[in-house]
Amino acid sequence: MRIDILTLFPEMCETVFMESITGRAVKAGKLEVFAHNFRDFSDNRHRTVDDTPYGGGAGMLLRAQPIYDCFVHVCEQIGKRPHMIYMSPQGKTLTQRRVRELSQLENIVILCGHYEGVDERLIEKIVDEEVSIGDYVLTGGELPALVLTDAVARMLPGVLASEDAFVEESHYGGLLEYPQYTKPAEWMGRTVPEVLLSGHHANIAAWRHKQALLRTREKRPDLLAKREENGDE
Ligand code: 4GN
Repeated sequence: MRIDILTLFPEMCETVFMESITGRAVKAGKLEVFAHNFRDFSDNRHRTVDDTPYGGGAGMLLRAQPIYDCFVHVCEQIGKRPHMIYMSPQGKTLTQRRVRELSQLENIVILCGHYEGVDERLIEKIVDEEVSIGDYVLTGGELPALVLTDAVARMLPGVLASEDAFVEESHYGGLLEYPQYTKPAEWMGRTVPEVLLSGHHANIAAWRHKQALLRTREKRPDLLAKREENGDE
């Protein structure tokens, strides 16, 4: 999969993906991430990307032209019109289900806004989908774009160890993860639940499923309600 990020801060995006698991996915050729500075596409001498809003009001808006020309450049590079996402507090809140769907696409382009936002006509012309990572406002769309890219990257085949991918199934089945423990078996007077030391795989699986249910009821009862709506087991 290839992800292109349109941003005023390309270095911020590129360095993040050279690290950690996403970096591994890039090195393994499972993921390509390119960050493009749309300032490079500004049609004026001073390379400006923003201007004042018609009708007045505080702040500046991103002009349509540099972003559109940058988008066309990316389309030409990849030889088609890719799915275009604008990170925005006005978007639909990102879910694991949507992440999984997006991970099936061959290409995604993500636009990161700044200031008071973007000229509405640009959104009408090239944005397919507005996505929000939650109901709060940040100074720019870069962090949300990085969140989306990371979430999509870990769903790509072979990016996670297969064991992790299996654990993931239980999460996007709509339950929270069961509690986990590692060595030592006793720490500060606290022991590990007996069943986990038993080596009895069926009992362990049953215990974990029950813990996942209990924990979801305790911490996120809203998820249980949604699971019933979806007809999950
Ligand atoms: C997205 C963008 C939050 C989100 C953003 C989010 C940049 N903040 N919840 N900030 O996913 C107005 C125009 C704010 C750009 C935008």
